[in-house]
Amino acid sequence: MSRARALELLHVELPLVRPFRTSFGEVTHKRCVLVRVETDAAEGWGECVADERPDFSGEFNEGAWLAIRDFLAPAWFGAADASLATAERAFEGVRGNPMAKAAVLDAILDAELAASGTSLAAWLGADRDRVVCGVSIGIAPTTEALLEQVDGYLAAGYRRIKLKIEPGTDVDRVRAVRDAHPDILLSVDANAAYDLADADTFRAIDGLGLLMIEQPLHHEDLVRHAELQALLATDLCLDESIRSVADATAALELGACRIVNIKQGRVGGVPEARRVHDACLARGTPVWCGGMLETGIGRAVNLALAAMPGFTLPGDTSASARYFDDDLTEPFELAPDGTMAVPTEPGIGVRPRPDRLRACVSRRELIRAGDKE
Ligand code: SMG
Ligand code: MG
Repeated sequence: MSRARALELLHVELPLVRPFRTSFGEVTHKRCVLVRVETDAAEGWGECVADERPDFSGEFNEGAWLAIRDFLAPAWFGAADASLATAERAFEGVRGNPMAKAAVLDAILDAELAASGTSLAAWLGADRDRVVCGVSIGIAPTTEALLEQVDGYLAAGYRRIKLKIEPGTDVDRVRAVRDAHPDILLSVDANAAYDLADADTFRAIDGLGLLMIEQPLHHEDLVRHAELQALLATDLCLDESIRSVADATAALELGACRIVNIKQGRVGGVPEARRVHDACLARGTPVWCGGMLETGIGRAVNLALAAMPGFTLPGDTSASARYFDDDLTEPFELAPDGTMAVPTEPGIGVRPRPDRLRACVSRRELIRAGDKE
């Protein structure tokens, strides 16, 4: 059993190729926390999917930094060994903070798998070496601009288009895209911007042959989601509402959705994501891999997850070029058939490029075992 030696926090910033607007705001840069762990056997990397502001979830970069520095790192250093299983148990003493936990657990898992020469995809029981990719399109300034973006992404090969919507920028936009592309896999994501009084909006969208409607209502409101699902033929999918396998089970038992978006960061890391996957697969519920505009570090994890047997729908696993001119890692590229290769090297299979780290890191803090116990 290996021992924990050090954990390093790095804050990185990369400009996005185009601003990304959702119902809760616009981002122009990817700013996130990376975690690098060292054991006496190997090094591992994890990416925290929190953003600058607590809008998608209650977590945010500065909070995640402190949660990791002051609680998770000491818990890991104080545990009997450096393993993933031991760390997961040690982190049970810290309530909430799933994105912070995920970053550390994923880095620990990467180190563990790197030491044993196993790829993350193999460890997860992935059954394919390429995954079918979709793209999530932010709220565009105009319908024309949206249609142009859709055309561009379809020409690049993306096999499912997801449109961000918000009240007032919804039915007409979705109908325009559907009219232009009658046969594509098309979905919408409201990021919890509506309430049940908006049911007519969803009834209007219901006839457009969507693959799903993602997170229409408040993130804590499973009961209202179940009421809305009962009114619609289109499947609802939950994202923000699902923070654990317990949430996923509750949502499915209540009929609050028929599809689950799995984001490993939102549920506290790869091990819990696997449990959500397994629970959904056992019930025959389709899942797909969500995205949080990750750099190549988080993207590698998403691709491995998306290659598991229950991930039957194209996810928000897009190519590096959809986000960045120059990713932190070697770029992930979309093949013309709309698929991307799953990393095969040990662990997550990628590392940040040293030159890109030098250019993108704005702050770092190294904590050694023994510093804080
Ligand atoms: O990674 O391509 C991506 C973004 C996918 O739409 C996406 N993510 O609610 O699913 C979602 C959003 C959350 C991120 S908004 C900053
Ligand atoms: Mg979403």
